[in-house]
Amino acid sequence: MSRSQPSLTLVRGDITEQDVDAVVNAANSSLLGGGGVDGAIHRRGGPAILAACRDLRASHYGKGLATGQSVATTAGELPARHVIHTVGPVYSPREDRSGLLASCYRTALGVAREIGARTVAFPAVSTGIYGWPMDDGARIAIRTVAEAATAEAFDEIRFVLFDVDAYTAFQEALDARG
Ligand code: AR6
Repeated sequence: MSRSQPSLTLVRGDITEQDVDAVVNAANSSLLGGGGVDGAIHRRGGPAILAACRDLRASHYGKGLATGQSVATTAGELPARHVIHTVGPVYSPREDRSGLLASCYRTALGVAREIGARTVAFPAVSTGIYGWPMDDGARIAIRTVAEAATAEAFDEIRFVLFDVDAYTAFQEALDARG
């Protein structure tokens, strides 16, 4: 019998608008902001998020956050309660970095579990500025979350997809798992 899972849901939209316990940010190692999801989260969440990130850099994360790792901060003025920052790998056609991309989803869920976040919203990590092909990024996301998220720890894992191509890729990856 298969292990009981939380519901895996897909929505088209903006991750900053999600009313969940934690939203995941597609950050970079500096933790000090950027474009894409990262820019939107800092813009909508206000200065409290950057202040918390600066505190992390001044304490445990002096060299920044390594690729594939995750850490939580306040969500500032976002509807969510926490932001979990994760650092996706830059896509490379020459080197297989898919283990690092899977690690983003796995470590973000680990952090969510530690802080008691039962509903978690993910963007399609690495598929924007970091150039990961959407179909492959969607398969890795769905597979990793389906394997790592248990119903005992989570109620809902939501993937928030910005455009129709991303939504379709995630829908196909979810359907392929049956
Ligand atoms: N809500 C949901 N999805 C979004 C949003 C949004 N508001 N905005 C963009 N996306 P990206 P990455 C989609 O570039 O590839 C930053 O500068 C977007 O269409 O945000 O991991 C960081 O600081 C794409 O499918 O993240 C890093 O330097 C997906 O979210 C770097 O970009 C991820 O795109 C990280 O690049």
